[in-house]
Amino acid sequence: MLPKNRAFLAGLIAATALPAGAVTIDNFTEGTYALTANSIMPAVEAVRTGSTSAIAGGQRDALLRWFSGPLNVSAIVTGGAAQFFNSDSQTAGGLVLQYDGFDGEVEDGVLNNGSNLGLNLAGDDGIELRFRFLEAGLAGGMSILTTIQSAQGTASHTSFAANGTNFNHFIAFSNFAGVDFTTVQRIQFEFTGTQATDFTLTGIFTMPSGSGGGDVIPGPAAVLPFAAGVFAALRKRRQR
Ligand SMILES: [Ca+2]
Ligand SMILES: [Ca+2]
Repeated sequence: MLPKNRAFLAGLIAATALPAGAVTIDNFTEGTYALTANSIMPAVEAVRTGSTSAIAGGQRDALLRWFSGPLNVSAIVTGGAAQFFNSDSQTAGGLVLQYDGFDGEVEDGVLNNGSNLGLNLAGDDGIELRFRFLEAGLAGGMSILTTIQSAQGTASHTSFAANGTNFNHFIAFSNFAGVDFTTVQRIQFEFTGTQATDFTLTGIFTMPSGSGGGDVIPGPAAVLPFAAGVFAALRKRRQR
């Protein structure tokens, strides 16, 4: 594929619209931060506020942890993206993004589990994490531990995201037995990779029931027919 076409495809995917009724958990347009953790300061927090249309519950509690290695692990939120990267091929760390509303969280290096998210997600099938890219170091995959707390029950589920560019990672609510999705109090994601893991997320959204969440995985197989259709439409228009 020509580089120009590849860039065009990437643009197409990035511009994929949200289905009607999708709830924004975080679009990373607000609450910017730049965090660095290392052997001297192995746990760093950023508690940031924003409008509830950009950050569910109005507050994002982020915890960056350094696990091992000679250099830094970093996390940045800026310009509609959340980045995570290890500064060298031997360093490993992890990032937790927590959405539990205004819970008195302070930046002391320890996350507190609040219960003030206040979302009713009964009409949704799950959550989609939109990755611009994932380069999961030596393992070729990264684990994502998702925890959902409700007034009636709490459950966690671990999924694995493989290396890729411009893909959506879907986490189905059917994995969270016992959770009352009408009273969601806290949602959090714990990203853990091996050494040299880097990723960029462009958004976290719920997928309304019947919107095709989980089916729309713009890997090469799904994207190419779509792109072929767009190219054909463009060609047709030009011929008129
Ligand atoms: Ca909070
Ligand atoms: Ca918290």
